[in-house]
Amino acid sequence: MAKSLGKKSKKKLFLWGIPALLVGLALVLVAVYFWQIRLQKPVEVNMAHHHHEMSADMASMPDHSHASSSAIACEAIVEEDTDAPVKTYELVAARTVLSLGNGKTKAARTFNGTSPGPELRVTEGDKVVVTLKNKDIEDGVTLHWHGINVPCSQDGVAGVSQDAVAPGEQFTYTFVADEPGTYWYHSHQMSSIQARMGLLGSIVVLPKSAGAETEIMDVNAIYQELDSTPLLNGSAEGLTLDGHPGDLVRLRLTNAGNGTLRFRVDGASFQVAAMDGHELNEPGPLRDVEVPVGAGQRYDLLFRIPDSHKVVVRSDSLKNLPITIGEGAVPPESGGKERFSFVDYGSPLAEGQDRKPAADRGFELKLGQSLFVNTINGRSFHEIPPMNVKEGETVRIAIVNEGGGDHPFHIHGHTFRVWSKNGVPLTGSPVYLDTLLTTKGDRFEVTLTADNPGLWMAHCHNLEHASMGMSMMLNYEGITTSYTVGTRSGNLPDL
Ligand SMILES: [Cu+2]
Repeated sequence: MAKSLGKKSKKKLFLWGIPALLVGLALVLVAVYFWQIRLQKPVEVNMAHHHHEMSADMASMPDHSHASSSAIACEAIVEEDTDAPVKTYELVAARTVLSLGNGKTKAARTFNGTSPGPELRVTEGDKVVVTLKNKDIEDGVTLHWHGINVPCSQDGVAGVSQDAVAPGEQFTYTFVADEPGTYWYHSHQMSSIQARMGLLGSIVVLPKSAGAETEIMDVNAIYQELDSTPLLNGSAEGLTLDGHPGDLVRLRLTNAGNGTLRFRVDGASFQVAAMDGHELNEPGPLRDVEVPVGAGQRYDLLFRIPDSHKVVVRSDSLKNLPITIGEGAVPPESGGKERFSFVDYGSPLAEGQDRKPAADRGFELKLGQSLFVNTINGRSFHEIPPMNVKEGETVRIAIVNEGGGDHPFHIHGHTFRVWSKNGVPLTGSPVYLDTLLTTKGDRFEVTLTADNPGLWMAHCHNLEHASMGMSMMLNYEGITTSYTVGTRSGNLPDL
């Protein structure tokens, strides 16, 4: 009797044991998931001194950011007085139902009723004054000027340089646009949601003196994924432009989505004139070459409209969004098998004019992934020790992609120079970027000059990755903030 009961209970145990084990395992995974996700939504964190261990510095400088009596607040660092020409704008953030130009509509969040918001065109040296008004975005909004090295208080990062602007409130940004080039703006409150829902736009800084080529056709093209619908300049159809044979075209491509876009130019040879707003030195002609533009990056392409046919710029991942310029026949699609790389493109500066600076400080950032989160050096968001620097230092940063997809790494407030890829020094033009596209296995070495005191985010611009933890700080010694990140303040810059 006892024996047969034992058999039965064993059978029962077997029948129930496996499902119980599976349920247990699932519960553990759910717990780990929520524990890891919780890291992205802390209750309250001050990003000026959020980490109590050593800094990420390989030289292990102790963190002195707490005590300093001569501390300066980020929000007190403003643009210097200038009598530069003033360009004034107002951007109103609001919930809007957009029509996409293909008969479809989409619930979006917009600036001045459109996504992308208005294209801001200013001239090098202008003082740009933008008043952001929030009509009805409940989570609040901000404006971050991607690639423009603004003073800390104007950087538009919720919980670092300001509070998110609540419905009915406003915030005025003031900065001098002193570097010509192609840039963009987006909300840095819940950026992965708000950029996806449409709170972004272009800002182009034109050079003060036009070059020799005055007959230039200046075309801006900003790509976004509006809640997973790819759009080009707000349209779900392509861009078709008139243009005359012989016209020189500067095509400003901005990738405001999260994935890498690979562009081909059919019907003309072209040059990569600028990356992230910075002109390359003696860029050579390219043909049948695919140009990978990482999330957040900008590429300015230069080409001449031929006599007999159109030029078509396209990306395979944006099949229905070609840019067509000129007259006549559509050119055959180029193979575009070869991939553009800046490592040997253009010309170096004359010998003796250009030397790699000695670094005062070095960091290594390993971009990767753990179970449910994206990581830098194995940690996520505010758990990542900041890069602590002092004003005036030359800072060397190794950026390593250890997997989890493409990681276009963006550093706020600074332009950095790329010196090597996978240990091989660059042999072409100097390359200055604010966003560096890395793919698995890449190791880049960059330097920046710590010339913009503040508290600066450094994060992957696949904003999904940033929201899952791939976001850290570059903090100057002696700079504080009175704002906090977390559920208490509601400031969640990268959620
Ligand atoms: Cu990433």
